[in-house]
Formats: sequence, structure tokens, C-alpha cells
Amino acid sequence: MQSRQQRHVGSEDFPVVIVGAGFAGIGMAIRLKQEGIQSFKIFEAGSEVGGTWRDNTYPGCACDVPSHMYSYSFELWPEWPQSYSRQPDILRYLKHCVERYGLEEHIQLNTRVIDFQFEEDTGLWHVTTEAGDKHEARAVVAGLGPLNKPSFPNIPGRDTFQGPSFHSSEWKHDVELAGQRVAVIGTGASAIQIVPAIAPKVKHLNVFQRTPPWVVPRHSKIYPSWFKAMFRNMPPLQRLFRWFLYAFLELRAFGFVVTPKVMELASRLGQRNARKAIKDPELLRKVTPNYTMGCKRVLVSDDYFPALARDNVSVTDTGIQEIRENSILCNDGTEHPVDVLIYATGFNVYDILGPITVTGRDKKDLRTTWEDGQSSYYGIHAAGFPNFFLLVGPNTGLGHHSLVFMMEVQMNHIVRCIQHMRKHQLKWLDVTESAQDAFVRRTQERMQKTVWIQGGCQSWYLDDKGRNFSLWPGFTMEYWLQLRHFQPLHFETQTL
Ligand code: N01
Repeated sequence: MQSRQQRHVGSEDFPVVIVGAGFAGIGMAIRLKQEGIQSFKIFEAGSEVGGTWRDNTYPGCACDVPSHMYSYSFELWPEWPQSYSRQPDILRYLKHCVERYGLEEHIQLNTRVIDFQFEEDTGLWHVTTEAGDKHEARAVVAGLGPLNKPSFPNIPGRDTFQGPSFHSSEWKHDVELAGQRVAVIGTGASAIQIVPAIAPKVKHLNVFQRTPPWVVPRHSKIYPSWFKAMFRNMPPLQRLFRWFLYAFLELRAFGFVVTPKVMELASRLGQRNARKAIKDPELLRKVTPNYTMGCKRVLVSDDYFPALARDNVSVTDTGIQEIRENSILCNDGTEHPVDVLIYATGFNVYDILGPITVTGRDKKDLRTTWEDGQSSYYGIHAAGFPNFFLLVGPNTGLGHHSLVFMMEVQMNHIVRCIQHMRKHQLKWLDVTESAQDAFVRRTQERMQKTVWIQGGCQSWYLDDKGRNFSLWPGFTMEYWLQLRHFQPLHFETQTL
């Protein structure tokens, strides 16, 4: 008879718990299935799959990465309706993946995991849900997503506002905007999609801008039916198109991570984009950034500047002093009447774990460990937390390419780790402190040359000490190359 320790290793029964049924969790589940591992569960806190593409339903919500690259390489989708698809199409794709790979039976919705405890003797993780249910897993994959904890600005009087107010990621569709005086706080990726979508229907739209973003043309194309049919009937052509997109996006990394000077050339494109739509010199001055392009996320839109140029839209950049019952008071003493207030103010990206507690070897707590910086090994492992894998963890975000590519590299690495564990009958596998330290040192050294540090701006990419633990400071090709082979010497292991 097998002992409790031996259970789950080297056999078909290798229980894996995946947290989150967004792009990361769904992709991981598919890769496990493809490798013949069926013994996994996905716990999803929401009542539907889709992650950020389920939550964000604001008007105009779409992806700013081309769809044929913002999708899994193992599930190409000829049906993308346009080059930059909209939220309902992306959600439809994810639901298609769940159905196609028979993931429904593995997914437990409305289940929020709150606690992970590692038991060193058995090498098992004890997983507890909010409802108090307990599960055991040999491996845990956290696909929590960095952009799901809304960030609200710390502006005095925020609670006194009397009208409807909500965050962009928690859109209240029952609030009527037609004929209302609407305020949007923020000018990030979400805001620049919301503003053109609601501007034509509201009475007046006031965009409260703290820092102007760089916005380049989008040139989104609706794909005609022959184009979709071509990909449907000739999959290699679609693969080729994906490779073209991959190379095209990858070239952009030069400006971000090699020589930010390239960005000065690219910024002319942004300036031309603004000048084309905005004739008022004062408005043009307001929307022109004074930092290097790329330091904050470069935004893509064809309709943001034309929306700002409308008669019923204004841009206020004098800084918010206070939110009042029915207005916003700015630092210059001007009071702007507001009926509906929309916070397009981003997310708490450095709060990766949210309310989840993760306790590893020697009772090490992950949140406390990360208080002095989110150290990791390729954003996937944290030393002291064996068999605990992160998807889109620290230093794996991108400014120039599709995050789905990074996720796939991570999924393949996790599969290799699991295969290694099964082959060598391992109880657990933990990245060494020295391998992790070397990764952090290399990453942060390289980061110093990037536009995110050199570009002269404040952004959510940086933590409160000005360090960038959110982005990968290189080409995605390098990330792939470095993780192509499992490096046994970087791991401490324990056999059964
Ligand atoms: O949030 P953001 P987002 N007073 O953090 C402003 C992804 N995404 O939801 O720049 C006034 O970019 C803040 O001002 P400043 C994508 O990765 C992807 O728009 O800090 N303003 C900024 O303008 C993106 O990067 C897609 O000075 C305040 C805005 O709020 C990430 O989500 C689409 C303020 C926040 O912008 C987040 O985008 C949408 C204050 N106190 C989003 N506090 C795709 O297409 C904050 N702001 C894939």
C-alpha cells in the first residue's frame, strides 16, 4: 500500500490546483491535459471563466495587442473578427477553449481560495477555500492575474459624492449616461477606450488627466469573411501570420530595453496622431507628454484624440483637490459639476496575492517575504515555496508584446518541472536562493538601462521604492531561450 507521501507522484494521480480561470489558468489546464495530466482542479472566485476579460465590460473595452498574437499558439482562432478584438470576442474565445478541451468538469466556480500551507514531510500543499473546504495538491499554479484589484485614488471627499460612481473594471451598466455630466478620472489604457465610446451620448464629459499618455494610431481592421475562411482552410498561413506579428512586435523591444533614444523617433508618430485630430493649441499642449515614450504604457487609439476634440468633452489637468457631493474641485479653485463619476484609475499591481496567504517551508510567508521586493526566479518560483508556481508573476509583464506568449513559456516550464518531479519521484522541488538572487540581480541591473527607469516618469510599473518588479527588461525571445531547458542545478529537491 502506498504511503501518503508516495501518493500523487509518478502516477497518473498528480493532483494540481490551479487558481484562476483567466487566460493563464485556462492555458495551464490545457497544457496539463496535453501532457496527459488529468488530475487537476481549477478554483475560480468568479461565477464565470474569463478573468480580466470577464470583469472588464466597460464600453469600448478591447485589446491593444493584435488578436492573432493575443491568443494561445496551441489554439489558433481563425474567427477573430478584427485585428484588435473587443472584449466580448476575447471572452468568447476563452469559453471556446474551455469547451474544446473539456475543462468544465475541472473548474469549480464561485470558489475563492484563501490559504495555502506547505507540509514539508509530505511535500503536499493544503489548500483552503473561503467556504472552509480543504484540498490537497502536489503542485499549485497561481494564475491570479495582476490587473484585478481596482485602485481608487486617495482624494479627499471621495465618499461624499452623491451620484453614481464606479471603477472602470466594475462598470455599472444600469447607470444611464445619456444626457449626464460625466467625469472620468485617469487617462490610461482603460480611459482612452471609455472616453470615445461614451462621449457621443453624454451631455458633457470631463476627463481629469494627471499625466498625458503617449497615444499612437491603432489602424484596427475588420477582417472580411474571405480572410477568416483563408485561415480556417489553410492553418499554416495563420501560423505564418502569427510569426509575422511576433517578429513585428518583438522589434519594438529595442526602444524599451536597448536604447530608449529610439523612442524619440517613435514619439513623432504620437505627436502626429494628436495634431491630426486636435487643432486647439491649448488642448494640444495639455495632451502632449513631457517624458520619453514607453516610460508608461504606450496606448493605441484612433478615436481618443478625436473624442477629446469634441465640443462636449473637456480635459482638466489642474489637479484634483477634493471630490464634493456633486462636483470635483480642482487645485486652481475651479469647481466642475459632475452627475456620474468614473474611476479609470488602474489596479494595485503589486498586490499579487490579494487576500491569499501562502505559507511555505519553515513557515515562511510569501507576502512578508516580498515586503522588501518581489524576488522570484523568472516570475514563476519564489525560493522557500516548493511546487508553487506563479503565472505572470514578478518581472514578466511586457510593454511591447503579447503577455500570452510569456504565459505559454511559463506553462511549458511548469510542465517540465512536473515531468522532472514525476520522473525522479520527487516529493518537492524548490528554487535555490542563489539561483533566485542571480536572476533578480541580472534583471534589476538590466532594468536600469530601460525606458521605464530612464524615461523620467512615475508609473504603476514601479514599486514604492522606485524598483521595477513588474516588467521583463528584455526581448521575449530571451525569456523563451533562458527557460527552454529545465536547469536541475537551480533547484533543491527532496525525493520520497
Ligand atoms: O490603468 P492605468 P488602466 N488623480 O494605471 C490616473 C491593462 N489594460 O486601467 O498616469 C488623478 O494605466 C493615472 O494617472 P498617472 C494595461 O496593462 C490593457 O487604464 O498615474 N489621476 C492614469 O492616467 C494597462 O496598462 C488593455 O498620472 C489618477 C490612470 O489613472 C493596465 O491594464 C486595456 C489618480 C490609471 O491608468 C491598466 O490600465 C485596458 C489620481 N489620484 C487596460 N490616480 C488592453 O487593451 C491614478 N490616476 C490589453
